[in-house]
Amino acid sequence: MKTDHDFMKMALDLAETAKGKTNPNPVVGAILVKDGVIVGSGLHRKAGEPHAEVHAFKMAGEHAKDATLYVTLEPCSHYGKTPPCANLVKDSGVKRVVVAAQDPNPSVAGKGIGIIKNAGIEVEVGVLEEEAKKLNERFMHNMITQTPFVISKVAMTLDGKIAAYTGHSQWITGEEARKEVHYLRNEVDAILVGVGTVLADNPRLTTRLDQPAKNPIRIILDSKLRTPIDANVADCSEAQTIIVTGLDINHEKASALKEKGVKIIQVSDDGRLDLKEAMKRLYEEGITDILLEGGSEVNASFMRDGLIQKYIVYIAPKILGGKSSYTPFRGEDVETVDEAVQLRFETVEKVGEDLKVFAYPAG
Ligand code: AOF
Ligand code: ZN
Repeated sequence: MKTDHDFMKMALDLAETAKGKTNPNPVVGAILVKDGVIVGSGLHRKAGEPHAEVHAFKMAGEHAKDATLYVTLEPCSHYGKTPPCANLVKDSGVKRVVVAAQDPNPSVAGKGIGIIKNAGIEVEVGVLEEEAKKLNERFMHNMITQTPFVISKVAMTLDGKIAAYTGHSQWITGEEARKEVHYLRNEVDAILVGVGTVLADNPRLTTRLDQPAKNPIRIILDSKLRTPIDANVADCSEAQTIIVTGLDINHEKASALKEKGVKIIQVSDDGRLDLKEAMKRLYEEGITDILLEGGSEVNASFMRDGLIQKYIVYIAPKILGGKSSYTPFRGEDVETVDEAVQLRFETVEKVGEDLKVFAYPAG
């Protein structure tokens, strides 16, 4: 006999298949079960398209009567691009609803559950809640902070180096780890680097995979507008580019970049760009997640400002040594280890010959 946990796990697995495809919306899975038999299932596939519950009820038809609905996120109560799922649930004839996590969207936030409870339907909230929140970590962060979810990606040697003192870095990690980065780029709305990286490597920052893939928006932090007009990132035919710069800029250069299709966002600049303001502005542009790909000064600024929500660190089985080789988070020197930014390791796995560590800010 399958339990609530088992069915919720199935709904979560279903939701996970749409990961990276629903932005700005969350991933959601729904399963309808009657007498131990699945009579309907659905997932939210894309923003603007029907919610998970709609698909599940459509599949179940009249079998929804007296069934139990397992849904990974609280059914919505608002008219967004689609009508409220809570009304659909209320009128469906289900006798029980099991929800993994409440929807932090201020337009929903408990109201969906309220509608269903008020209709006299039994509701249980919190089954596999941690897993559900984790699955929608990006969406949860967006709703609570109104800023993009920032993932820092680092590839380093066992002794924490990302390049030799000359800047030579090809390659630290093996082919499989490098390929994974393209899968990551394919999943996020945007990828961010500092202008130093643009000047040093002239990267394209596009997604290169064997299958059709999405190019994230390229964001360049460039306080003095040093991005060359003929830089690969200024060519917007393959992917969009946003340059985040200061308030006092060369307007001719800005116009030339704009003519090439580059969008310029100006934020306060106190010797250093106001990254918190930048994050708010980028969220207003519709960017829900950002892959931070360096360089090490930009990484350090984000880390010290508490703007990194997740760290993905690839560790190669190599030792580079040296006094002047580059490290992933440079920034200012600190005197004691007490000043370290504290993280929590979540998982570690092997990718080809390298290790991949997932870490989150502690607390
Ligand atoms: C659900 N089931 O499958 C999803 C929900 O613009 P809309 O109408 O698509 O609404 C988007 C919001 O609805 C989103 O921000 C989140 O609060 C909720 N998503 N809710 O009941 C679903 N995807
Ligand atoms: Zn809904």
